[in-house]
Amino acid sequence: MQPDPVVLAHPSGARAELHLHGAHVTRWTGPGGEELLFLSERSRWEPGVPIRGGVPVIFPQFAEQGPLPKHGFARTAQWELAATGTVGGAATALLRLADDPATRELWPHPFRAELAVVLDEALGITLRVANSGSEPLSFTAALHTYLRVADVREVALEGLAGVRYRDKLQGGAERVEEREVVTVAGETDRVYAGAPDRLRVHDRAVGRTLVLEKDGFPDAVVWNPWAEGAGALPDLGDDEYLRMLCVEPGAVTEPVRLAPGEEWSGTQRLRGESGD
Ligand code: TA6
Repeated sequence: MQPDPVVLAHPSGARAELHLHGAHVTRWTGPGGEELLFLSERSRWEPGVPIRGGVPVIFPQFAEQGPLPKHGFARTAQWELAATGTVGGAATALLRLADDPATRELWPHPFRAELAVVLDEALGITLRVANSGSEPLSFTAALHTYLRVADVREVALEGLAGVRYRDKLQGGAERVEEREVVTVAGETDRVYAGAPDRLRVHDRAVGRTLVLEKDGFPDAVVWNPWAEGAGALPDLGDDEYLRMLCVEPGAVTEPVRLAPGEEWSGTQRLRGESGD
């Protein structure tokens, strides 16, 4: 059963829900009540299993890029709620995770991680990682954001023209994005290296545009499993792939390296574009 979430509410009417399981933002509704994140009806809500949808926190390993469980352990770990409050009119929550015997067994590094969620008219999420040990460490990370769309076949993603990407469906072949407007008409799994810090997702079926801004995350991953891939995922309904598009700010092509005592942070900010 779905446990009670931490709820953030902003006077504009915007709301967000998050779970300590994975420091996972599962819902974000705009001032008009519109659902802006996809959350699968078949998500499993079980300990040790990632939530399907929302914003999974990927750390310290992106995908299968190393020996850890896919996408690392942060998305299935129980984070601690350090604070909730109001800062400059925004509703905020701060979650923390640190190494423990279970994480050290998988990944032998002392660390402190924080996820800060800031809700005003926009949704801001910052992941901070500090090396609290005495040896260097390196990791990859992402905010695996599932945007809710009315029909993924009608979505126009802008801002990636000219960016080099690795196509995971072509064995990791390197290509350059030639399209000014990226559309999705089949299974898609691409890592755009050094993507611009501002992308636009235009959901043409409902005439809504989201602006995605990132800072500290050099890359952007674009993923949709399409019908066949969805069929292979027990926690995704057969047609649900039509209502989602993952656009994920990440530090995935080059690991982040932290000397002892050093800290890194990456932020994403999602907001509706006014005028739509
Ligand atoms: O970020 C894209 C990706 O790595 C895809 O390859 C796909 O597997 C997706 O993440 C979802 O992974 P998950 O383990 O949540 O099913």
